Amino acid sequence: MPQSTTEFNVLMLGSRGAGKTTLLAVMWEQLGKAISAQKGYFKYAHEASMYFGHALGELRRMYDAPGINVSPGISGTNNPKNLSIDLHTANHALAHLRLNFWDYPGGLLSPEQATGPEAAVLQQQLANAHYFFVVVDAPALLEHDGMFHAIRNYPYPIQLFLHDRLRSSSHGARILFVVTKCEKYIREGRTSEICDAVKRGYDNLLSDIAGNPRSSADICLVQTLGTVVLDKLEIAETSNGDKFPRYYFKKVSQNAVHSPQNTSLPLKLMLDKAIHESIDRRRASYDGLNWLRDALGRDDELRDLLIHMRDLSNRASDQSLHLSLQAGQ
Ligand SMILES: Nc1nc2c(ncn2[C@@H]2O[C@H](COP(=O)(O)OP(=O)(O)OP(=O)(O)O)[C@@H](O)[C@H]2O)c(=O)[nH]1
Ligand SMILES: [Mg+2]
Repeated sequence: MPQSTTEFNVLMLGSRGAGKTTLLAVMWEQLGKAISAQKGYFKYAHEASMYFGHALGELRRMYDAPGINVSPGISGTNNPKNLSIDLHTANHALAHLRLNFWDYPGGLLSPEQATGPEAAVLQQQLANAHYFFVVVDAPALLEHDGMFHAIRNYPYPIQLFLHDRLRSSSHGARILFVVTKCEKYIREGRTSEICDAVKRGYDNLLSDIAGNPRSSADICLVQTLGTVVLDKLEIAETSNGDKFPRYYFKKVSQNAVHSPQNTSLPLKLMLDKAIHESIDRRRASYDGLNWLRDALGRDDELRDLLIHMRDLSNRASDQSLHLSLQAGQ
């Protein structure tokens, strides 16, 4: 039985409407459904089940509109949410791992929110996170030569948030760029164009990551709806003449249903790190007695679960939609 539960904190960064909450709800649902009960299971804290359950309902409702129209989806997150999920294996009463996902609303990343209690919380999370998801809105990155990338994806604030951590922390930072709303581009076979655009669009952050060998960077492309594609992105203007993007989406057919693709890939990449870290931390606390742990097979179930999840994810995902930029030591 594990002596204690390893806490693993994940910070979700990205602008308003980038798709953080959608990604969280969908990726857990997909892997949770696939995992074999003999190998292990996820246990959601009450707030997480409530939050994900509602988000999934709102996503399904998007398909209720007539014809190929799409109804409005998730209404947006107003307050930061800490969503905990425990990872259990079959024969252990205590969870091996508690994953704390910090879903930070994109609306709070604006300059007006630079002070106050929420900003203090963000700073604390930036220091305490073991893993970072940077959620990237693909249309802002690609349409009109990426003219809305800076105002929609916040690459400069995000780089500065992580700069200290990457420059001064001996642990560095593990960063996964998850590109959302890519249904249209994947159908058009534009995967490598997206990866190149991410590399260009976040070159400042990537050079900070490259300066810290303990840090890692990966890119993965997901389709959290699967059957809703970008129709067009219009350049609109405010009364002050500021340009902003207006998105139009459509279903791929009248009878389309919610069909997420590749969402187990980011979860696998993150769980790989989390499970390794859990095993390392537990073994570090046993010091010279790890031969006994090995003899008793204390870490076997967790390793077995990791292999099982890797296998599920590899079968369900398209590996060409993952690019590792730096592995991290
Ligand atoms: N087609 C498509 N739509 C997506 C995708 N991801 C998110 N969306 C849509 O984008 C809308 C906003 O997504 P959210 O998950 O609420 O965005 P968020 O990043 O949590 O936004 P805040 O909570 O405001 O920070 C939802 O209504 C989704 O339907 C995707 O991969 N493909
Ligand atoms: Mg949200």
